[in-house]
Amino acid sequence: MNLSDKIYVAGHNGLVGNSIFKFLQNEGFINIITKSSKELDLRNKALVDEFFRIEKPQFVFLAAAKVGGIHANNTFPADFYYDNICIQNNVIHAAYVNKVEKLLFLGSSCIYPKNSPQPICESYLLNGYLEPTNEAYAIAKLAGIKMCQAYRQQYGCNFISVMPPNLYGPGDNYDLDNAHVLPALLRKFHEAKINNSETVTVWGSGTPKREFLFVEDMALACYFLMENYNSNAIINVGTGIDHTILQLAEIAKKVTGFTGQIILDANKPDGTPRKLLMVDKINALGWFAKMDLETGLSKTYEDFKTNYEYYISKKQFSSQGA
Ligand code: GFB
Repeated sequence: MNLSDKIYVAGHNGLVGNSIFKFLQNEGFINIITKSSKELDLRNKALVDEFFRIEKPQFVFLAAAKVGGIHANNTFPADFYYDNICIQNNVIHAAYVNKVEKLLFLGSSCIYPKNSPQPICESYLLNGYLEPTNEAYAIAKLAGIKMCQAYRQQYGCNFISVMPPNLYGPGDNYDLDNAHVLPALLRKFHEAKINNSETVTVWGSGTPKREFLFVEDMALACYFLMENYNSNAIINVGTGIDHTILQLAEIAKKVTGFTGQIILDANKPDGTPRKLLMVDKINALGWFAKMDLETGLSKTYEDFKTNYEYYISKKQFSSQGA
């Protein structure tokens, strides 16, 4: 991409989209287009067609999606299915019609079978049953991957699909019903500390393992792949390291300075036991994650404290997390 190329970052108010947007700005790209969901509802085909016809972007980062944690996915499967299918159908098809040079589609580690061998290789796609708590979201994302591959095969479109693990960082969603585990725990520990509570409740058994990637590492990976990867094969992005939820809770407790007890709520679902991505392929191309979990969590916590009133006033789903 040249610095004057027209680049559309779809979902620039979400966790990943915002980080990609800021990264491109810092790199000196001067022709980045963004639209909030109020300005352009990506579920509406007519509006998306019109937008692409007028703007004619050359490159598209498709980071717009309905995303949420285990509870949100389990409670609103229809919304996760419908919104994501509509957004990606509209954007990917319009990118083809308007001759976009390259499009990057974001998937998620939850698209792999629930009982995949670990770490999860890209070739394990569609090798088994999905995790039920996020099946609707995963099916939508699988459709997006297959759509990119089909448009490459039939029309020669340079559309690529990238699979991140659980993402976190400044700009995350802290709505406790809908958030992913990491922002939820930061908020719970922080509020327990300021309210002098004795305990914090962590959902599930604490034994599931998750791989957490700092969003700025993810933004750099997206840019790197936009520049260096042109294939119909999906590609994983990650740290190669995972932690149990209890380990994560202990780190979040330390970072926030909470001194009370952690209680486990076994009535809440665990979800997938483990989803550690094999990242040999992207590492061989030259990209590596840089941020370790404790430093990333500290940075995220600083941002959360600084913008606390803003974050807790938002009752929402995040745009693309993973
Ligand atoms: O991050 P999370 O909501 O989503 O939950 P998934 C990860 C694990 O953390 C689960 C536990 O075992 C939860 O039970 N957990 C503990 C908590 N305490 C909490 C809490 O306070 N809030 C939350 N949310 N979890 C999502 C998928 O799966 O991951 C999405 O549903 C997407 O579709 C995303 O793939 C990356 O990692 O289980």
